[in-house]
Amino acid sequence: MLKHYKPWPEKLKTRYKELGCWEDKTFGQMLSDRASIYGDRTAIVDHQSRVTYKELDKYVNQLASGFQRIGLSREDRVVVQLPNTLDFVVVIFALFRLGAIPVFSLLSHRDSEIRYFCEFSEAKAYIIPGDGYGYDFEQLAKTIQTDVTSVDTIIVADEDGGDFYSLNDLYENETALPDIKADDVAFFQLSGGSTGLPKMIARTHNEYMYSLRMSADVCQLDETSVYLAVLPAAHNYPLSSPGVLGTMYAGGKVVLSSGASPDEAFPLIEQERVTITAIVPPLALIWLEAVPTRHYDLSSLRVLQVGGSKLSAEAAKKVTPVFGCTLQQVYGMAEGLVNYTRLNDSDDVIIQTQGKSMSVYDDIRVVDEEDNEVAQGEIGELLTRGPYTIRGYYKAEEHNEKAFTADGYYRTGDLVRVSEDGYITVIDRVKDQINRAGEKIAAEEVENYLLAHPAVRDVAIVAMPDKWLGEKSCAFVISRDQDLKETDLIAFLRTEGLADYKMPDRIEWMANFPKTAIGKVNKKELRRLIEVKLNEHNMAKK
Ligand code: OOB
Repeated sequence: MLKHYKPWPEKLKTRYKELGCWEDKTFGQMLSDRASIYGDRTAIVDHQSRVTYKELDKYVNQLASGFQRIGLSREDRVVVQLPNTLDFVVVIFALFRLGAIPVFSLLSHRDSEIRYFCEFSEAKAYIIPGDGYGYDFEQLAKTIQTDVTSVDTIIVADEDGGDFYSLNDLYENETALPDIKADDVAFFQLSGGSTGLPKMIARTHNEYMYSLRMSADVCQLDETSVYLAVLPAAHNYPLSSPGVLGTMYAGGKVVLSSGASPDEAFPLIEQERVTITAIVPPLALIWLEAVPTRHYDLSSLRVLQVGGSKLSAEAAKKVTPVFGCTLQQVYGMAEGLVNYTRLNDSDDVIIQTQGKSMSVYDDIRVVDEEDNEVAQGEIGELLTRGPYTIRGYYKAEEHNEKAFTADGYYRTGDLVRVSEDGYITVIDRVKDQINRAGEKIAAEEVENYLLAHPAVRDVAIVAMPDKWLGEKSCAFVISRDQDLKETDLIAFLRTEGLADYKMPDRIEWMANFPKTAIGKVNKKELRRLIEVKLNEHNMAKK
């Protein structure tokens, strides 16, 4: 078994298999099954290709054979940083078939994140996009290959690999592939995180297949469904809720878009007769405004999923009148649990709640600060465990002690209220995180980078409300140097190679931080201070 992986307790494995949750199928098998059932139906469409299930199955075997020839094998970690293209799907399935483990990174990740993923997972390979994605990934790959000893293979998803392997050259005659077990780790996903560095989430074929099978069921997908992926497909939400994989499970068609703007997404909805797509609340606001001014036929759309951060009731109310389809709120997490409003729920439930867990075997507890269960309907932190929620992060024993309870519940860090019939409303959060348009920023990670600047004495990053993004990040800084400017700090973070979305949106200078009774920085007070300031500014503008 993979070293450092915290496995499922044997008793639970047996239980989930007996209950029929885990079907002992790998993703490699799932694809061959789909190819034999839905062979000539279209599986994937991207900006330049269109492939059937049969073709996809063949390409995956050919690429897995090429990967094998260049030395990739079972349990090798492979950092995959690809846009929403057919290549992404073929690459991950080829790795699944080999038993190699994709580490899902986002296109927005830069040197600091990629270096960490490669080092921490001891990756053997790193797969990057070709030109045209606004960043010199080849240069980054060169540095990574030089600096990170485990990384010996770089693959470029382009016709010309330059100094590296070109993905196109790795499609070869099919060779025998290893026998992969459904209890094996299939891939690593990244947690949004609230402490120093992103945690890695190892998911097995068995648990993940269950999660997307249930998702496909709740979302009533079948082979006529057409799913449009506009969010980065490597993220748990568009990957499996029900996303790319759930749609493939159902034998439907997946349309991959590298952009999420109305001018990119709406024509695809029209041309491909998309029936379901998933967006985050800030994008919902943009799409809602765009519909009346664009003249695309969106009538094929049956479900618009919105999740990843809190959707306001005001925006939720507009979805059905504007799009003429059902709104589905999705509240999930890379660690596992996913909640959905059901397609036939009342308007009130769909507008006011973030849904209900998708499996009857999900255990949900709502607790106070002492871990005591609160009275039904009261606000508390959501704890959860179940057949598709991890029992611990990869290689993080110490952190796991805090992030999970002794009896296996994951502490979500979300403050929720749960109705008598199990519907959850997300109220706030206790974790030290900023949810910027669905992208999660661990305050401590960025604080640590800023603390490394010689002129920064102390720093505290909090969320501030934003009309469009929901939240933005505000860094309160105590400086040692009066001449230190906001631009200096941002330039510093950029040279450290931090992803763009983690850059503080605003810097506030302070002489001292407010403290709590036990002497910690009082972030609640900092959030209040910035909110007051923003309100005063808005009043002054009016
Ligand atoms: C999804 O996954 P992550 O891992 O990026 O973020 C999880 C966190 C949750 O703990 C919660 O704080 C927040 O994102 N969140 C929401 C929400 N959906 C996620 N907060 C309020 N309302 C919602 N609807 O974001 C994710 C994974 C799978 C499916 C959907 C979202």
